[in-house]
Amino acid sequence: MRIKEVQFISSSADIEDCPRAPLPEYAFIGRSNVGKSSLINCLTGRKSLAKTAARPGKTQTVDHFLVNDRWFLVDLPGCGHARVSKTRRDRFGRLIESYISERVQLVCLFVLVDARREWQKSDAGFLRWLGEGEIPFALVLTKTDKLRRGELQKNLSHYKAQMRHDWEVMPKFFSTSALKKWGGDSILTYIDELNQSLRLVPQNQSSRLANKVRPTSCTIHFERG
Ligand SMILES: Nc1nc2c(ncn2[C@@H]2O[C@H](COP(=O)(O)OP(=O)(O)OP(=O)(O)O)[C@@H](O)[C@H]2O)c(=O)[nH]1
Ligand SMILES: [Mg+2]
Repeated sequence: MRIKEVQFISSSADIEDCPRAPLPEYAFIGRSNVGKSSLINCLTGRKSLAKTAARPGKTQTVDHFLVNDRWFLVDLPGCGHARVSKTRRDRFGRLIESYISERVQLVCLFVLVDARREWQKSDAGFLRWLGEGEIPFALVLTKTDKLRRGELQKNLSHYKAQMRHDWEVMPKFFSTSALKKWGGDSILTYIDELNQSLRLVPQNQSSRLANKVRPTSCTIHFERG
């Protein structure tokens, strides 16, 4: 898929302030500094569309970027970094949680993990929580340029082995480097497939996501076809 046009739409400090447009959304989540904003820049081919920084805690709002006038890339604040104050972590935590659990437009949550990091109990717990909420997700390893090929394969196998404890079916895995522009095409192809598979359904029809919709939210729901 080619990204012809991308536009920054809004930065929301509250879920209620997110765009009302009933368009599919693809959001990026992970620890502060894992490379969420950099990956969004890599996918869109724009150097500084999403603001990045070497220090954790740069993205503090839910940021919407409209792509080809048809769907959104969503940059989320980082979660759980020791160098971010506890008050801010709590605030971001609430914002992220409400975005994930209330945003019916969310089609797939890309969960970013630094490819160099050990798999942690909290990672497994977070994915279980997504599973319980029936939130579709995919895993993205970031900063793979910092690893040798063999190390990356070893870490990938380790993550998959850990995931098998909880999951019968493996989610999609993507290996990326925003620095080297690796792996972005596969993510865009996947988003394209998901966009193609979406069907608009009326509000009163059952949809996997419909039961999470608040009455004030948009009038159209999405269903994976
Ligand atoms: N080597 C390397 N560095 C990267 C890569 N992606 C991001 N970085 C660097 O990692 C740092 C953090 O990147 P961001 O994209 O701001 O991370 P973030 O997850 O959005 O961080 P918060 O907004 O604080 O949650 C920056 O210094 C980036 O240049 C990558 O693929 N390879
Ligand atoms: Mg960021």
